[in-house]
Amino acid sequence: ASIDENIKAASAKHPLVSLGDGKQYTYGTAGFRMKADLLEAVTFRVGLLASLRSRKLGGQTIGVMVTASHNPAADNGVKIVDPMGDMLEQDWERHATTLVNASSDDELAAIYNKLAVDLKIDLSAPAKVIYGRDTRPSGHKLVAALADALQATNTEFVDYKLLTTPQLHYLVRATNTEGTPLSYGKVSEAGYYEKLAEAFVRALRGRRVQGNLIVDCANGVGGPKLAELLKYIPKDKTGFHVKIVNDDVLRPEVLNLDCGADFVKTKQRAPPSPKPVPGVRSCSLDGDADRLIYYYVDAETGFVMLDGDRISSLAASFIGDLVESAGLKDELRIGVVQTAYANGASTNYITQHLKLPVICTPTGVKHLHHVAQGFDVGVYFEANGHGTVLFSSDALSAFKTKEPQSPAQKDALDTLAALGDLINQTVGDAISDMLLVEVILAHKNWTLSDWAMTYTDLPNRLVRVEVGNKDLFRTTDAERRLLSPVGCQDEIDEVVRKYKDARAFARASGTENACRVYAEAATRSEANELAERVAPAFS
Ligand code: NG1
Ligand code: ZN
Repeated sequence: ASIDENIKAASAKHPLVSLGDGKQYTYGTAGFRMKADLLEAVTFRVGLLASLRSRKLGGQTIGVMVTASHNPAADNGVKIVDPMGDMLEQDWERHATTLVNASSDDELAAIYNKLAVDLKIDLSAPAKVIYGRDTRPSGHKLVAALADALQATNTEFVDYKLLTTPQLHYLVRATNTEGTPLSYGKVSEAGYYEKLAEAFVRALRGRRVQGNLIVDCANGVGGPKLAELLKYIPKDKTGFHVKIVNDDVLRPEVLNLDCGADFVKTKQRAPPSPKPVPGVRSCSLDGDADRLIYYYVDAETGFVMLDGDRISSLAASFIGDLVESAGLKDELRIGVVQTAYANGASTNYITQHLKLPVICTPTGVKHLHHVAQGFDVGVYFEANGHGTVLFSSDALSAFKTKEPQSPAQKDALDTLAALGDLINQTVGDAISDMLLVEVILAHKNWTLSDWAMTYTDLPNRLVRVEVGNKDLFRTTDAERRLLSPVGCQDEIDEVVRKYKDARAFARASGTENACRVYAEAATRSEANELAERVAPAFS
């Protein structure tokens, strides 16, 4: 049978569920994400697009990840990873949306062929796709639909089964660079662990991690994967003692429930279980292990959170100092990328104390990633703990080839080279970021309370507001100001003016049908009050 007939026959097994009211499926910030029972046909069709993308790019391997991250267990999602491990190119998000919304099997085959013609894709060229999924039970059915699409289009594929999202990004890049000077590591899950463990030991440079670390894995895929990584890290040599908690992946309903990075960040408190022990260094991953939040409970003052902004400023300060000690300050440009949700105190600390440039982009890591690529050392994190540090090829080669003129300079260069391997260069990676934080704390000989002293977060409040049509809310200035509805921004400005050191903004969510209002002020009660006075302007 021809590819065309194969596609139609296979598609008939995965009928598209209508969303009603002429509503469309859209490839958003996190790919397609919704209730899992709507996603079977969507995932099949994403498989078709991934094979087109691979053929378009000369047979390079494309990745597909099935996950709904920090969202409830009943949700799922599917997104495409480009050859170097970055997110799908933005132009192709449109093609994904077009293909997925085809109204019949015939129309699907027709759109597939039209895309091939429009984009000048040779449908007989080789194609390769690799994929993985998080622990959601619905993932099985979705990857089966994906495999059907890959078979129908004669696409070579590898099913990596359970993976964290960043592991899939790693594997995509490793596959495409294997045997080249840009080689990213061995093409296997074990290769990922070997690379991280080796770089972690090397980056510590003989130092030892102090005290135990408790890691809350959100009852998601990060639990078993972190347990696997720990087998590769020598405990006696590094002093790295980890206790994994919330790692029940057998009861799907507990995924992200009252635990995990999103819970900690939005509730601004530790997961109730296991009962927090005062003073113990703790962190939480999210359901697919690409977000990381640190925290501890102080016996006197209570819960203290170290979020993405903190990790960002910690990394920028540490790497900035190393670059200076390495004698590379005049050669390499270091910058930090944040979104409007970054705490104002962190922005001040980075610009005024660290004296590094900060660029603000719209929400969604693809935007941050893109801007961070413009620096030699680009540190980017969303406040919710999703982010990484990108090194330019100039930076990586300088770490390896610059002739050190003193033992201190050599030490700095070696540490930087190790960080280049430790930090996931494709996407934010909670496990890699956690090892980075542990390395920095060991180098600085800091506890979490030392880290928390670098600056004081401005009290803030984030509220979700239900709106009739969120698409009416258009923003400018990296989402910090509203263009429409007309008059809304003036209302916000008027309220904000009544508070000292205050800031507030509103924007439509890219992942939910709602608006978000963020407010920051000098005191907790003022931040709450400000958010509550701004929010009604939208409902
Ligand atoms: P939306 O729903 O557009 O606010 C949320 C997060 C983003 C990002 C995406 C993708 C907040 C305020 N927003 O986006 O940072 O992580 O989900 O998962 O945390
Ligand atoms: Zn996630």
